[in-house]
Amino acid sequence: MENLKNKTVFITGATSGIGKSCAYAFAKNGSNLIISARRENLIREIAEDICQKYGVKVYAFKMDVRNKAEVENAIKSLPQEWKQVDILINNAGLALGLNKFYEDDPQNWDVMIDTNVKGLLYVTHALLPGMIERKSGHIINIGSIAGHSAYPKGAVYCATKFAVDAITQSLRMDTIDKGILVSTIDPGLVETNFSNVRFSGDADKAKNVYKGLTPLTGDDIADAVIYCASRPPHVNIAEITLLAARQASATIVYREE
Ligand code: NDP
Ligand code: 8X3
Repeated sequence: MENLKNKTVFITGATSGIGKSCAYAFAKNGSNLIISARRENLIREIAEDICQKYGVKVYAFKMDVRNKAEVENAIKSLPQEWKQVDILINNAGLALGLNKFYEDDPQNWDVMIDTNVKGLLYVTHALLPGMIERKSGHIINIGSIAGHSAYPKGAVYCATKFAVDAITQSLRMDTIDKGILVSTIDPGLVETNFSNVRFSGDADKAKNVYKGLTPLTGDDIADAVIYCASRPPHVNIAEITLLAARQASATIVYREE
């Protein structure tokens, strides 16, 4: 996409899955990248690989989106040439556990809310003033089908993704006169490291989530993100929902034996 060339794209959670796919997809389209995650070595390795493969500029650093001061400092101390962020992909996120509410561990709730909701707010709040000043910018949140309808044992993860949807809608209203676009990409079942994280590294449980169907991939989601980010200036994609072909809703999935 010609209009993504030389754009500066800021992606959170780019060490794995959807965020990593987005990093490669934007680089392939000639965008320069600011990428971050908690795993510092990995984010630097990915940055090096992208630079080598696509010849774009990549600025990589460690950032835990839950840490407000770390987020504010990291964004405040971006080198001058990286201060003008055109596109923000709020991707960092996770689910922890799949348990009935009354059997769940409240510590999981804190991590999910701090990452998926508060982290997204901190990063957006830190980058928005520059976008408002320049009267230009695009914020693309990675929501979920879990933000459209809740499912059993997912009270808090679903609540965080409902929150992402509400924040997306409200932010679009608040910035409508500022030249800023706000969008959400809401996937269904995507096979990434998501289920490994959700089930604390239990590979069999994670694999089982995608049993009997072909799930979406991180690259499928990156495709939608690229589409959303590359429309002509008079178009805003408010929301894209992507499901695996054999998935009808958050809870209805057809699995072949
Ligand atoms: P992955 O586990 O593969 O990737 C998650 C990414 O988020 C990693 O790069 C991880 O990096 C980063 N991350 C997690 N916590 C933090 C944190 N506190 N600070 C900074 N980065 C963090 O999962 P996905 O790619 O699937 O998930 C990406 C997004 O997509 C999430 O918001 C998820 O809710 C959403 N989503 C996923 C779906 C799926 O089925 N997979 C479907 C719908 C939405 P690191 O560990 O290095 O910090
Ligand atoms: C991830 C999709 O349905 O596994 O947001 O919660 S789901």
